[in-house]
Amino acid sequence: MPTLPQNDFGRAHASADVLAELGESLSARDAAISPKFLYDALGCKLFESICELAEYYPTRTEASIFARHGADIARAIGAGSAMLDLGAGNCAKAASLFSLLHPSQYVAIDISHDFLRESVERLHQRFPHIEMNLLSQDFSNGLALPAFVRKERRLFFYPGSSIGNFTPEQATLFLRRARAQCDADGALLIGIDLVKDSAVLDAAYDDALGVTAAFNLNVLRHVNHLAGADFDVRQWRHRGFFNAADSRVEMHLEAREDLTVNWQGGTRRFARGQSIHTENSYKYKQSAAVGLLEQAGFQTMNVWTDPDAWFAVIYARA
Ligand code: AVI
Repeated sequence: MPTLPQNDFGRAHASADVLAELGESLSARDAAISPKFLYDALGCKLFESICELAEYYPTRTEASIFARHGADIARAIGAGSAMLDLGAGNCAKAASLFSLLHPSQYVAIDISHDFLRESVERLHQRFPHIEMNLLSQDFSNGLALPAFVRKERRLFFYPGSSIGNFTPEQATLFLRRARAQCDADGALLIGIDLVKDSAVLDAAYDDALGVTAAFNLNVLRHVNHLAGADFDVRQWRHRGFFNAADSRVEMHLEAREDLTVNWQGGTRRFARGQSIHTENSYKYKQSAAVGLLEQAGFQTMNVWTDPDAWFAVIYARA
């Protein structure tokens, strides 16, 4: 196994910060759990399964854009970037572009340490000529890049419309921070999900097999682990639907009965039907997606979409 530089930011310890964050959001008037807690080791595997579902169109639609426009995308970017994969997961999306983009360095960044480590080690065996590093950190509140990350020709790679899991304000701030980590030759390659028929969106986030339900419910097991909570998964029901007014899909967990939940340092009663908000997934019009990147200071954009305009891949220069 190759030895890879790493840190421990993402290990699943119940740090005081994590406990405080969970306690605060569970006690809020509108109870919530941050979507970043969806991704423990099992959550990552469930998300991988979601990506294979017929209903979950984003993964295959984005892949079809890369397959169809790969040569154009590679021409726009050029070879030899330092590719920083934000939310790398199993690293499969970046790996599928290596033969087009020929990065000189690959840095996989994600919150789930063990899953990321296994992914990068596997990848390094397939591509031993590419320098690879992993960085396990929660980058949702800013990105700390150590000295081993090259400064020249940084290419932030942010596929899968993960940007949609931020509010537009948070997304602008996040992208602005990424841009601030680029020299003049830096850039961003991002996938953004576009607004479409609400029936398509509803099905994508509430699939027939119940994989998304399991993914959502699993956050309760993770919170039990992190915060010593006593959530009983069987007492909760998954909800996933498009909120057209706010242009976002929302995921919630709804109490099936009156119940009480305890965690380290807190307790709360939930009445039947009351819910915990676990995720937003914003959907953008193409013009709004470009506007978001401009707001963050990016310029000179190339946009590629699928024939139905369900998803956009955008290359934006710093
Ligand atoms: C990771 N993220 C872009 C996914 C999404 O579509 O918002 C997470 C997800 N939630 C439910 N299904 C997939």
